[in-house]
Amino acid sequence: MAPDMHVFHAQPRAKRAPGHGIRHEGKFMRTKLVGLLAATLLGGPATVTAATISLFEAAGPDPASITAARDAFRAAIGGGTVAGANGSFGGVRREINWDGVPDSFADPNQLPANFFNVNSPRGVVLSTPGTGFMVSANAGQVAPIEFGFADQLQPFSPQRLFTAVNSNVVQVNFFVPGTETAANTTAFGLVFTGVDFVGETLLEFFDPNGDLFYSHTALVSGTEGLSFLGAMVTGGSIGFVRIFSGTSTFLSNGVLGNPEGDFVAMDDFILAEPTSAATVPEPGTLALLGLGLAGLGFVRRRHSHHADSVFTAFESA
Ligand SMILES: [Ca+2]
Ligand SMILES: [Ca+2]
Repeated sequence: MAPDMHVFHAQPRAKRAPGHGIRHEGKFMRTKLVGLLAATLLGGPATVTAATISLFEAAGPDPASITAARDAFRAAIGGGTVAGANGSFGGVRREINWDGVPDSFADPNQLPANFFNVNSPRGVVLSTPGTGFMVSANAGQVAPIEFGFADQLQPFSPQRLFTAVNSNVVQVNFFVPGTETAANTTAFGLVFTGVDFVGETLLEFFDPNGDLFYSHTALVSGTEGLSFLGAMVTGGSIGFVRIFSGTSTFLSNGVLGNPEGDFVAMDDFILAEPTSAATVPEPGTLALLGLGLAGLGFVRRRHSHHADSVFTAFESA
């Protein structure tokens, strides 16, 4: 990977939408270097490991606002544009758009945490400190579309969206698809909808040792808008990812746990094919990398730098 890593993100122009927070219109693109870091492995041979993080982001009022950033992220990972079985793109990339989830596992029913490693193997197992996960209903079902918040949310891929239940946090762990073999990935991104405020919706990337090494907040999309956020790591591995979606929580259709907060739901997940141990870095390498990122203005959240591999409140089934 060339050192001139590309960052695709919107140049938002804010305008006030009365009663609906800030609405942004996104235009592409700007390119800049996110990070080109070298870490020397202490206590071992004079090994120097360079790792880079490529960031892809965009936000705006409609799917077209983020399509170029999504496409650039897809192209950077590889795998083409034609989905095969189980959301596999050429064995290089996986995607989850939630749209094929059957009604029996969609609103008002919960989605099993391991649906996308068992029912439809894509190497993704979810956990949350909340009480579960839900995929929104299609039109014409008993449950309303978009969790009863069609005035706040919008699908990128129609019609289904995704949310945790009773929490704004989802952790994504990776497995060799269809197996119980833990795996790592090198890229993860997703679409948010309804990001109204700066700094509250974000992704945290942890290395295979459970150390946080990169975090980035989503661009504001405005009410009913769409925001894409994805990152690719070169020279390192992603052990798991934590998603923070706004500050409100979904309790049931039309009911929020924190109505004063920003309710944000999710759509398409995109990830590099999860693979087992081969890409695990030397111990300490990514921890040092994290320090380097802090020096570059990286903002660390208040929670622990070192995280358990899954949430215990709602572990994967
Ligand atoms: Ca969808
Ligand atoms: Ca919102």
